[in-house]
Amino acid sequence: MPSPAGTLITVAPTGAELSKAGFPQLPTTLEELVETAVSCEAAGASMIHLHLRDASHQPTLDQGFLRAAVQALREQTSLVVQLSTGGSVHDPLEQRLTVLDAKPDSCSLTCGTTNFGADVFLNPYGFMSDLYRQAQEREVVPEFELFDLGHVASLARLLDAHGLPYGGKVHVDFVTGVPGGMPGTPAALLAAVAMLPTEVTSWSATGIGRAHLPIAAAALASGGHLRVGMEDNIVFARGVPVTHNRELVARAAHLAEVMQRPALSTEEARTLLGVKDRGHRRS
Ligand code: KMH
Ligand code: ZN
Repeated sequence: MPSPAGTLITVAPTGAELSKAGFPQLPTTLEELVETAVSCEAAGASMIHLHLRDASHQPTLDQGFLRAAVQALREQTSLVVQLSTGGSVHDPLEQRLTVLDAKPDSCSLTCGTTNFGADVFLNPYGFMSDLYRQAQEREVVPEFELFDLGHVASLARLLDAHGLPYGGKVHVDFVTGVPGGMPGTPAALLAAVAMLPTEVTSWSATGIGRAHLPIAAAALASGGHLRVGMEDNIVFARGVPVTHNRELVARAAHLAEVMQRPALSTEEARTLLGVKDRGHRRS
């Protein structure tokens, strides 16, 4: 895979694990999500990975919340809108499939079950397969989330069985440093990159918690793209909490600039990922 000239920066602003009460700066309302998205786009993000929260700030896969967020972000940003199909560890598989009904540009698709702290993040092969085929039919581009080396092998199995995604591009994101998944070390990341099937056209990486910066640096140095955001990391520097997702995006964009791989525009990101044009704000 040739080293890319620019860097796709994905912001994952919320996730399903942190509580609003414990971390009030977490964007959970639609208004906060839109403000975050606009601000992160200006700072260099070109894709947003979204988990929705309900009126009580609890994780939800309710179609009303999903559709409202997709529509608002399309109207007010030109970001590629990716909905999480991982949800929270408590969401049933059947309901996770319904995320596609909200017609996002992209959806996450985790390539295997993983221990997730004290919980289990369930992704049996049959579920992966159903989600993948439904994403193909609905012309939604999956981002394959790889938490472990075994997930790379399962991705290869999926591609062998069902062919390429809508758009013909294969983008993966390594989620490293989850307690139960691959460690958030450059050595583990590069071992996984070396195993990627040849169909993969781009990859990004994120490190949970203190793995955040080493993984970002290793990814940039190795031809990878970046995912940052409060879903993955709430500490900006030792003793300094993240107060807004824009801080993480701006630092990632600065690192990418220094590495001579500046942040991609949203149009460049759309081309990289092969997403369908569903109408979005033109910047
Ligand atoms: N919240 C995790 C259980 C995804 O978005 O697809 C799953 C997750 C992955 O965050
Ligand atoms: Zn997620």
